[in-house]
Amino acid sequence: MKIERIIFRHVSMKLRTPFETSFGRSEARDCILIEIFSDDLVGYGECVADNDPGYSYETIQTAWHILRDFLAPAVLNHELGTVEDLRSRMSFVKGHPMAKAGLEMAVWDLLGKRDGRSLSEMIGGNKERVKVGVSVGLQESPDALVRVVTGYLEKGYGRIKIKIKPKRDVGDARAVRRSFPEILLQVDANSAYRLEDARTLLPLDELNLLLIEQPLAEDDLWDHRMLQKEFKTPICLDESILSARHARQALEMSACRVINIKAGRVGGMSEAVDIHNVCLSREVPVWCGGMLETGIGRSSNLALASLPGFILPGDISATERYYFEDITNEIFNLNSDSSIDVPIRPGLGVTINQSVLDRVTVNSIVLDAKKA
Ligand code: OSB
Ligand code: MG
Repeated sequence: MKIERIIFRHVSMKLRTPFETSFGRSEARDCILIEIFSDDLVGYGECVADNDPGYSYETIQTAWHILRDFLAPAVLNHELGTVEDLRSRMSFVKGHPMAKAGLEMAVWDLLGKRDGRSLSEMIGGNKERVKVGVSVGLQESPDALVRVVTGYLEKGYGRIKIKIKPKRDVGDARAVRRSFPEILLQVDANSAYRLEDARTLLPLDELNLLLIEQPLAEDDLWDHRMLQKEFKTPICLDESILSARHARQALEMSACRVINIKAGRVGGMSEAVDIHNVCLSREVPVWCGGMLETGIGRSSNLALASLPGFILPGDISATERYYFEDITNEIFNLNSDSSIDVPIRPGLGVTINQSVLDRVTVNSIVLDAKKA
């Protein structure tokens, strides 16, 4: 398919409630929406880079630069028949996985629409609905946290993840565990600790947690290995795993026992599937992480989580957990068994609500093949 036009939009969506992690607090979620055009079809992609380099070094501005000045010129006016064609065209760019992943998502959507196949079908998914949980940000106090968690449990979420940071870790987790002795519970530190101070987390080992996510820095694979030795609870890596090669190395050195997979973090859906395969062949459980996506990215996450190795509930919540209104016409709802349906229509299987999209767009650029 010859790529005739690409549009990038910086989108800013107000969150229903602010989301706070060890690296900061946001009232709104910004992302780049990508549209690629070929043969009367449009493919949509979401680049999950945020305004601040708190989760990773990428930001909306760095991704915008890489997409506009390097990735778009590499594909505009060129034939793309497969995702592999795109990957080889993008491979001259080092790093910037979120920028690449956003463009790759748009190409998956376009090719799925061309072939009449859903993304889940294209990557080999085998589930119609996937188990999900909710990721709860830091709250004012342990009591406030318990109230927020109670609200999500009442809505039907069967797994809770709480964000932790130094001094807001064991106390918060204990408060939730005391109130709800039986729920599936896990914690996420977003790399807020160093090996030297991570021993303060040892009491978490008594709380029957599913996992402890990314306690140490993203480039600290070896120290995660040292820490895992001291915990019975599995350590799960998020920020540290940027490729299938990292996943293999992390498992070979026992740096973790679970991996959180996000297509945006690892450079795209193809690499995400490869990581899944590495883990599946070693019987290592994986789950689908989230980046507060719009309906575009949420659909892609549901397709990813439909692969057979995704046996732990994903951070893929219902639309209403994040936004008052979404840029897709399709709204994702929670089923009574704490699952969400995997989209079945071609590509991502979602359509755009143009009036909402126009309202949330703060900047856009149209690139045409003839001018490229
Ligand atoms: O570490 O998993 C994370 C959101 C933004 C950046 C990093 C993370 C998160 C979440 C939210 O935990 C998960 C979701 O989309 O519900
Ligand atoms: Mg995480």
